[in-house]
Amino acid sequence: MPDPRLAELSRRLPDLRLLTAPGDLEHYGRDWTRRWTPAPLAIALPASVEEVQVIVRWANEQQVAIVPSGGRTGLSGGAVAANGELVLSLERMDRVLDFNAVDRTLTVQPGIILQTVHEAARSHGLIYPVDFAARGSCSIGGNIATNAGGIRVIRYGNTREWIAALKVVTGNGELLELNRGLIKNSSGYDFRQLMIGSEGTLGIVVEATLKLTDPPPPSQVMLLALPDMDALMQVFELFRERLQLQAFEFFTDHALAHVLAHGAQRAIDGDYPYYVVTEFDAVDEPARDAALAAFEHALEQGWVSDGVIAQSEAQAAALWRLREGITESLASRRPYKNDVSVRISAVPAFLHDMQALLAHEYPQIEVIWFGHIGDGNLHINVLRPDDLAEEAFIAQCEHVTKLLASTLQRHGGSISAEHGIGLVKRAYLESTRGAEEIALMQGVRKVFDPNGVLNPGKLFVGS
Ligand code: 2HG
Ligand code: ZN
Repeated sequence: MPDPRLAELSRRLPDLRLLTAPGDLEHYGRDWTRRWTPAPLAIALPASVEEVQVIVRWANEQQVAIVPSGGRTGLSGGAVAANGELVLSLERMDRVLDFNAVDRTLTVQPGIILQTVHEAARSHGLIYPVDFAARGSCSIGGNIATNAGGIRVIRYGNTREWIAALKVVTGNGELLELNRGLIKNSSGYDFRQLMIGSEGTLGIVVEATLKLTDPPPPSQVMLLALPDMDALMQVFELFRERLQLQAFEFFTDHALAHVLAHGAQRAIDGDYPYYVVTEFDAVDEPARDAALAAFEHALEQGWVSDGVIAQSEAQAAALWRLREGITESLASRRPYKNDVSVRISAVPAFLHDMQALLAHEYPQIEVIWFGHIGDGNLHINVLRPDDLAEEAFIAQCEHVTKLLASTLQRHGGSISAEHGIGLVKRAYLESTRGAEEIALMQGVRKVFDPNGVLNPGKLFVGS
């Protein structure tokens, strides 16, 4: 006997693809967090903006919550459906709709995979510069929902910088056309920016116009081994001053051990506590000499213990794999993740406090750090020991997250740099945003989604 609410939806949209098989509910009901047991009502796969609107209106009438869904590579539970929600997957809306050479924009549907966007931009001699390891599976709609950052933020900024226009279906089912690709538009509130990073709680992105830019000049990739975090910050300052950085990423020996065990190639002999993968413009011989001189200076100062410069594209890719392969190499262990940020100037003092906190709170537990140190963004992955039950482990990690949140508060940081709040970090939102600000955020949510049908329970506790 089909659910009467679904029967009504099918009556309104006879051509809508609706899935209810247990395997589909499980597949579409979860993201990369793997912490919650998926339990959606059904999966809807609309093929048009109009279908999305009808689904949202139906959800209002039937009081069914909607979880908007892209590539589900999220790490904060933002796309988890564990409470009888309708998952609204945008994966069939995955086409490039337009390229405009004069405006240098690419208009796409939200379900398009980031890598396909990269390829489409390159086919026109341009790039879409937001990039990260999940590029092969994550969708643009999801990137917009979390204001995704990644490995090129130091050069290009976050997703927010690269959205020229959005079409969005609100919680009422209305279609909004936001900013229409304008570069200059001083005509009041910019709802486009409000939608970016709203984690599917204000509207469903049904179309996005992306800004494109020129490809970067030829670059070099360097791997550095370093003795400690202070040295790492010195090298960052030196390299940022002398080179045109495209990326500056770090990871620890623990992270390296996991990626190597997962099949990556060792590039530096010996064991060192910290590593950096950096990429910088290397337009000509003088630029390459400047990079070598910076490296040698760091070596003389004792900030760097060893290093290699990639001599080919294959070697550059192998060095990048050491950094980009970390999440995948840990995935089967289902780590507890923190994704925090502070201003770059606050990084040294924050690191000092955080290192002391983690050493004290996790004395017997393997903690893996890595991330976008050049953006003040650190990822902390905590691995559950075999002899600790899952619940006790999560309870311990949540206790430490509370302490971390107050450390962040002291340093003016954020409990989520780029993964979003979702379900995972909603209890800690107050460490980053004031109570008045959160109340205003909830008020804004009511304006765009009066009946609270869009992704309820995400971002805020209890709504
Ligand atoms: C990265 O920087 C991603 O590789 C994932 O943001 C971070 O797995 C993580 O904690
Ligand atoms: Zn990251």
